[in-house]
Amino acid sequence: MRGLILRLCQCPNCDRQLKENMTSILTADPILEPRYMEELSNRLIIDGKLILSEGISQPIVHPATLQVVGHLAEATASEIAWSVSNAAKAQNLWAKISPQERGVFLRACTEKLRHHREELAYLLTLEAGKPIRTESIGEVNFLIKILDYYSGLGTEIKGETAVLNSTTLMYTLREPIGVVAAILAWNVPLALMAYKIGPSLMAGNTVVVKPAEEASLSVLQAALIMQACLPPGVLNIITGSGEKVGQSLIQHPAIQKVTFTGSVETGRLVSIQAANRLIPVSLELGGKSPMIVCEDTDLEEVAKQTLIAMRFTRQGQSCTATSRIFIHRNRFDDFCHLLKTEIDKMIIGNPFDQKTDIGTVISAAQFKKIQYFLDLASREKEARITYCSALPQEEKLNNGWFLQPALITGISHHHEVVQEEIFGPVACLFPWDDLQSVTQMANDTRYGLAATIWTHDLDIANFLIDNLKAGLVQINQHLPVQPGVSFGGYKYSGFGKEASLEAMLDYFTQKKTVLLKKPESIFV
Ligand code: TXE
Repeated sequence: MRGLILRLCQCPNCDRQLKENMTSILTADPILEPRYMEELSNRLIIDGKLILSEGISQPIVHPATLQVVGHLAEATASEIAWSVSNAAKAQNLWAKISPQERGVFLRACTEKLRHHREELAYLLTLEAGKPIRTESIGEVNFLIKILDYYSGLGTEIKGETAVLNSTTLMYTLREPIGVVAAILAWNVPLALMAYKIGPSLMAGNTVVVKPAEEASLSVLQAALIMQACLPPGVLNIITGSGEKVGQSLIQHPAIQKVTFTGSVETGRLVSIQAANRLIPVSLELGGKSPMIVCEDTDLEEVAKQTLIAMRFTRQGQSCTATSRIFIHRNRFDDFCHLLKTEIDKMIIGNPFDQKTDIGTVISAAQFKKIQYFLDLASREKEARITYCSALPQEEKLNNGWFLQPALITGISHHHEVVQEEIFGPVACLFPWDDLQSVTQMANDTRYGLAATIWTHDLDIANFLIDNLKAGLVQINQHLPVQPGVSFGGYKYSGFGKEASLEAMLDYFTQKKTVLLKKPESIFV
C-alpha cells in the first residue's frame, strides 16, 4: 500500500496551515486556483489517515466552466478491504466508549468543522456548482447542526424494562450493529453524510462512507477535518464508482448495515445486495412531491415560497422539490404569472459570485437527463413550457451546465415528465377543482417522500394530511429537514428514517433482550 501523505490536522499549526491555504485561494479567482485540490485528489481516508489511492483516477470538473479542478480515485479492492477491516477493528474499541463520551468526540468534530465552514462551502461550490451564498454555506451549517444534534443524544441510547413476574426482570439494550456502509448521492453530499454518520457513530458503529463520484471532495475534506477529533478507523472515506467500489463495499463480510441515498433503480440493486448478505438496509430514494395550493391562500406569498420548495437555487436537484404543483382552478392563471415573476428575479450565474441565486446542474449526465424530459414535454401538443430567468452571459460560463427554470402546463398527469423524478429545475403545474380528485392526482406516482399544502381551512388541511401518501407533510410552509424530525419516504421513496432520535435507535442499533432472574429475596 502506498504511503501516507498527510498526518491529519490534529494540531493548531496544521489547522492554521489549512486555513492559510484556503484564504489564499478564496481571495483569488477560485476557478483558476485548483492548487488546493491537489491535496485532496485521488485521496481516501482510512484508519485516520489521508491516503493516496493506487486506483485509476478520473478528472473532476467544475460544472460552471468545465475546468478540471481535481481527480477522483477508484479505490482498489485491497483499499476497500483495508478500510473495512480497520473500521471493524476500531468498532470494537469505539463501542466500549460510553455513548455520552462518543457525544463529546462528535461535539468536538462540530467545533472543528465550524472553523472550516468557508473552505467546505468553497469545495461544494467547486465540485457541484452550487451557489456559495444560497446553497453551499447553508449546507455546511446543516452538516454541523445535524452532527451537533446527534452529539447530544448519548443519554437516549437506552431500552425498556418490565417486571415479567416475581422472579424475572426483562430489559432491553440498544447495541451497535457494527461497521456501516454509507453510500451517498451528490445533491447534498454533506447533509447526507451527516444523516448517516451522526446516528452511526453515536450508536457505537464505525462507518465507511462511499460518496458519489460527482461530489467526493467536500466529503473527503469534512472527514479529514473530523479525523482530528476521532479515534483512527472510526470514520473512513473510500471513493469511486458505485458499480465497483459501492458494490464491493456492500459485499465485504464485515459490513453489517447499509444506508443509502440515491435513485430508485440503484436503491433496488443495493437492497438486493444487502438481502443477499442478510444485512439491514435503509434507503432514501427521492420523490416527485406534490404541492397543493387552495383557493384561500395568499398567492404572492406562496409563489415566493415555491422558489424554496422547488429548490431552484440548486437547479431543482432536491428529493423534496415540489415538482408537481396543483393550484385551485380559480387561482391557476394568477399563480402561474406570479411564480414566473418571482423566478425571473433570480440570477443564474457564476456560483462563486455572491450575487448569484441559481448555480449549475451537477454533471453532463444530469444535464442531459433534464433536457431529455424537456424535449419530451416540448413534443406534447397541448403542453406549454415557460422558461424563466436568464442564462449567464459571461464567456467563461458558456459551456457550464446552466439551465433556466421551466414551468410546464397543459401536460397530462400520466406523462413520463410528470411521473418520473427529473431532478432539475422543472415544475409541472395543474389546475384542480375538487379535493377528492386533487388528492388522487397527488398520490398518483410511485413516490411518496413529501407533500406541501397551502390553505387556512383546517378541514381541508386535515383531509389532506389524512389522505396524502407521503412521509412528510408540511402545511403553509416548506421547511428544510429539521434535526430531531424524522425524515423518510413512503412507497418507492424508500424505507427508514433519518435526522432524528428514532432514526438512530431504529436504524443504527440492534436491540438485545435480557431476561434476568432475580435472586431470592433475602428478607423472606
Ligand atoms: O444516482 P445513483 P445517480 C436520483 C435523481 C437522479 C438519479 C440518478 O433522479 O437523476 O437519481 O442519479 C452509488 N451499488 N437521485 O446516477 O446511481 C453511486 O456511486 C452500490 C435521487 O447519481 O442512485 C452514488 O454514490 N452503490 C437522490 C450513489 O449510489 C452504487 C439523490 C447514488 O447513485 C451502485 C440523487 C451499486 N450498484 C439522485 N450504483 C435522492 N434520493 O434524493 C451506484 N451506486
